[in-house]
Amino acid sequence: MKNCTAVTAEEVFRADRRTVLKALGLAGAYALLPAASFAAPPGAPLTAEKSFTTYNNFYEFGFGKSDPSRRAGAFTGKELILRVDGEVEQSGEFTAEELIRLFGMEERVYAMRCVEAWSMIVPWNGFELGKLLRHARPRPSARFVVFESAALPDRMPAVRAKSFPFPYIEALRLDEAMHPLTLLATGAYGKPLLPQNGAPVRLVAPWKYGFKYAKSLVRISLVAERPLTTWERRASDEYGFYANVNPRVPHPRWPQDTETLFGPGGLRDTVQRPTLLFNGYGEVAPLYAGLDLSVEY
Ligand SMILES: Nc1nc2c(c(=O)[nH]1)N[C@H]1C(S)=C(S)[C@@H](COP(=O)(O)O)O[C@H]1N2
Ligand SMILES: [Mo]
Repeated sequence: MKNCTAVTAEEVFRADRRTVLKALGLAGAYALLPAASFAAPPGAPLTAEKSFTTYNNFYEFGFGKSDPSRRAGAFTGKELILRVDGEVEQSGEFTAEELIRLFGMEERVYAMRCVEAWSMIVPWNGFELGKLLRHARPRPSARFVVFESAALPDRMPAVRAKSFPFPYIEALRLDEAMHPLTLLATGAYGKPLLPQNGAPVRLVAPWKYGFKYAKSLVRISLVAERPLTTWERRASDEYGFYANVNPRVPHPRWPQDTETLFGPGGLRDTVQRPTLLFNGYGEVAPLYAGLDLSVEY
């Protein structure tokens, strides 16, 4: 959990922020990440970058794993602006570049567990979501954070075909969103996110199933009431609001006690391993004290 660009961000704050970062640019910010700085969590090497960028779930581009990388073509994500609003004192609109300028960029190597029982070890680049939320200053009425993905009919074939209830909506409780593990990712493997991985900015909450990690965000809204998320609406018996990784809560279509981990050698290089409660991030357990995790799944 090394903060690769903290120094840079601070220097930039101290200098004339505008001029320096204009010169630096987004590519510059990534160039400043030290090479080969990715420390894998114990016992698991990083998943091949190629697997991460070609085996995807991004239903806006189709339901097949290769649809997002094959069909993202006209969508770069660069055009998107993230709006932060709702129960906050200071709403705002940000490009990815502005977010990095304001909140810095660090690298976090996290395990990502999809509810379909596969997993990857990914070196994310981004910043703690809490930094952005504190900047927006939540009102006392704010209890949940809603994440809305882009839904662009002219760029996203499945949005055009209305084959799923878009826009894709996800949400966290405010305290989950403020947890230091929760990131807004702007990159991975030391590069800006590719369209198929949710450019320019996506959510990452490593103790939850991957479907919570809403991609290509256009809006983060703080609200008082728990919203109905896309997957709950679709099949609430299969996908709960919390979606905490839990080997003891079975899913009707996939075993949740083990998973197929994609290794460094490509999609055929896999190992089976046991799935851990909270995907191994046990430090989040206090967030759920008093909740029956088999009911609130
Ligand atoms: N907007 C949007 N976000 C999404 C999805 C999606 O279909 N649309 N799929 C989710 C699922 S099920 C998973 S497992 C992860 C996959 O992220 P990756 O393709 O970058 O590995 O993205 C999540 N975020
Ligand atoms: Mo998933």
